[in-house]
Amino acid sequence: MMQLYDYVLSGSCYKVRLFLSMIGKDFETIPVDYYPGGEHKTPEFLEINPLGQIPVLRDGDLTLRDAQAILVYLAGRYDTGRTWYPEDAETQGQIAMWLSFAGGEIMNSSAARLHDMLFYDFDIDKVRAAARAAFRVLDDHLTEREIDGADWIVGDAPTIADIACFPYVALSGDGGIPLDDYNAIRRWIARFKTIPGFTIMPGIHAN
Ligand SMILES: N[C@@H](CCC(=O)N[C@@H](CS)C(=O)NCC(=O)O)C(=O)O
Repeated sequence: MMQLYDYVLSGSCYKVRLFLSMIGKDFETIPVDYYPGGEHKTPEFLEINPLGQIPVLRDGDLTLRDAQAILVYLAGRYDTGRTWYPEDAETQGQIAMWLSFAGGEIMNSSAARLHDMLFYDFDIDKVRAAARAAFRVLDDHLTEREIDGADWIVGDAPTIADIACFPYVALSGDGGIPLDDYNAIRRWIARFKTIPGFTIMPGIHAN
């Protein structure tokens, strides 16, 4: 069975848990003692991912790191309806753009959370400002989508772009970044929670 190297408080691991739940795919978790154990930096774990990061997925002979890469693989391999990662090049390009945003700019919200929850030594003002700038970009995009009658980041149905962006936007309160100024984001979060298979994690409630 597929195995996910996982930490329950990790929003990046949650991206994978969420998607597997939404596509109804069974998996095993291999808990990684991220905090306080720092297991992701041990020589044993660095053999699995030399970057010393979670999540990592194992599926048969395949080992994949990076939540966004894992979502692309899972959607391509297991979403028989091809709605989560449609096959046309234009849609795939748009999804890749937002996957990169999820693994890049939005991760400033993760940094703020690591600072506030796990005492990481980040410049909190800087990472919060960068997260807010990213949220403004997403909120403006979602507002434009709503004006066009669309509910999701790309296309007419939820895609892996929504999955990848959701966790660290929805968890932003943990890093001291309220979402009051982002009306379209708050509406998108509410819609996201209605997707069949939606699961929670600490800090993210069902409604
Ligand atoms: N690019 C990776 C980054 C994942 C990531 O930052 N994971 C955190 C836990 S949520 C981690 O392992 N951090 C340890 C480190 O970066 O040294 C992804 O998007 O999956």
